[in-house]
Amino acid sequence: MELYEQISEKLQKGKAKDVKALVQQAIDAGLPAQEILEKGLMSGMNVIGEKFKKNEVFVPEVLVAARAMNMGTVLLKPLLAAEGVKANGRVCIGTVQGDLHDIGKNLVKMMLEGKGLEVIDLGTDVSAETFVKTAQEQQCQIICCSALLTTTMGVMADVVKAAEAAGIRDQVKIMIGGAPISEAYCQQIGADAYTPDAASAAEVAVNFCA
Ligand code: B1M
Repeated sequence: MELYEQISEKLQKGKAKDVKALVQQAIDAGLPAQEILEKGLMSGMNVIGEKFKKNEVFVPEVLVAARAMNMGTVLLKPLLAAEGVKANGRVCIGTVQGDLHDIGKNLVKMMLEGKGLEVIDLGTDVSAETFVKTAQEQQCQIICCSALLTTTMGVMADVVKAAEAAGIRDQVKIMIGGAPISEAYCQQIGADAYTPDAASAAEVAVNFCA
């Protein structure tokens, strides 16, 4: 089996140590870091994303695959920087103020990274002002907000308003998601996209950044 295919397969199985060893093998063989990332790691993560969408794999499998991906990207990061490879886009993500649920948000983050986007993780309990300030200062193309509580989802509307007030609404896309969120809510508050799961969120984000 070709080396890239092996990396992809091991990543899908969450075999972090094997992924690390194979990525090192690819580096030692002189293969370009960007190719190792795209044809090995990202291709494996795409398969996991598709399976997750179809309920063929579940949260634990995604988490171990993401851990394996991280083991590989750690080795590639300095080489990518040296090769002058830029991320496909920059995104900030967080769970909204008052809300401490972060499992879904972390899955979205992993899928975004799996698509080659640079992700600034603001963690949980993030205020509308922090989302907007970060997007301004770090020049993010997208603000990603996650909420799991009906009592906190209103903060997403505040993010839209804060982006308008800061004069950056036309420069930044606002994506929202989480169990109580819906397409209707997205339209109601004037956000740019609602997606029901992490894999779809990553697909939409890539299109926004293209
Ligand atoms: Co909480 N909790 N919880 N909880 N908790 C829920 C959400 C709840 C539905 C349980 C229930 O009552 N049945 C309920 C909310 C009710 C409501 O608002 N209508 C609830 C409550 C009430 C609470 C507390 C208030 C309980 C209390 O203290 N009285 C409290 C609140 C604390 C706070 O946040 N301030 C609380 C606390 C907790 C724990 C700390 C114990 C723990 C969180 C641990 C953690 O996240 N580190 C917890 C958990 C685990 C849950 C449940 C059981 C599971 C949530 C989860 O992680 N799901 C949940 C019940 C349930 O959902 N069955 C519940 C898995 C995760 C992968 O799904 O986050 O939906 P999810 O992400 C999905 C999609 O929504 C989407 O992608 C993911 C899948 O691909 N997605 C996005 C998410 N963000 C996205 C962003 C996007 C796009 C897609 O674009 C940007």
